[in-house]
Amino acid sequence: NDPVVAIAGVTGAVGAEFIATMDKRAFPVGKLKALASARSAGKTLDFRGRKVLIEELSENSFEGVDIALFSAGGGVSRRFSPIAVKAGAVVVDNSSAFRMDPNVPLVIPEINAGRIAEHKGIIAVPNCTAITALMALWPIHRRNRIKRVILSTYQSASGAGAAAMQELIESTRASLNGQAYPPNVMPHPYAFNLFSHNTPIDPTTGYNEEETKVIQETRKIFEDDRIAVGVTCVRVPVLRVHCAAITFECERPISEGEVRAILTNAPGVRLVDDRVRNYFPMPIDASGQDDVLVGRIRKDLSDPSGHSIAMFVSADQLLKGAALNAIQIAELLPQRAMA
Ligand code: 2RA
Repeated sequence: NDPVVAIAGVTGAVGAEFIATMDKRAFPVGKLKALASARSAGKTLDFRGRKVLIEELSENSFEGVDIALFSAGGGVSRRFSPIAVKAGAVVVDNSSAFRMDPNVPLVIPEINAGRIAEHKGIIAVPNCTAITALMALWPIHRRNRIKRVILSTYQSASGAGAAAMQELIESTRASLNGQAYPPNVMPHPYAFNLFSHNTPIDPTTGYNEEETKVIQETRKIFEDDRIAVGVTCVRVPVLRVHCAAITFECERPISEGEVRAILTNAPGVRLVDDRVRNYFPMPIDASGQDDVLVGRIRKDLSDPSGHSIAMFVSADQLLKGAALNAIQIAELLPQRAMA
């Protein structure tokens, strides 16, 4: 019989994509438990032709649940994931709450699916920016170890949730109408502007939490504590696609042709690298689809040794950056593999 699936945070941007992705991939669901805050409890949502009542997330929400998908912030995950595990569910958590916990696998299925079977009840979905970059870096790293990577990110509103996507739209409309729009969800005016990712900054390092996550999660997922990662995270006025400019240095010389050949066959990656037409990864092409787009592959001219390559990636932050990655993990859960 098909699993009982709970979604904690069902009314959020990722929650909606959990449902859309389960439908698109015909993920079997015996029963859906739609969980959200009291604000949304009592409303209904349509799921596979039936109306599903949205319930308030509580300690009793997980009785009989087989798989619990979380995307409701770190606080909700910290409080309710252990309760869900105790009730017998396997938790796939999109928040950052447990990502660095040594007992919690941090999984991008194309990279380290083997870690899923080690779970002790919780499996963590990595930071969306880390997923976007590592999907393109891993196929290279496993053939020619990457010793250093520098990336600058162009992160979409969706990373800050549905309200931030709405704020981008409304502030842009206000701007075009010559009207003031005081920032609300976002820390600064968003229309026609960009700004440093607004997670708290470590006063000693000057790095914000988003950048620290990219550094730490790269090392955990690659299982390589020596890889040197430099990163600058920026929020840009784009709806739901994260992009990043990446330069990496390998231990051995590597050509752009080798990188292109490696990525051509990499799972979940699609080359968009047309110099003649000047056509490269863009949010309008990455939005709403599963693949991480990679282009601008070229020798890094600042490193005459021939060990370094530059490239540019785009991926839908709500899909491969969150919901798709989570569902791909759920598809690989051991008990499901035996189904
Ligand atoms: C962001 N990666 O984009 C963070 C959380 N989704 O803001």
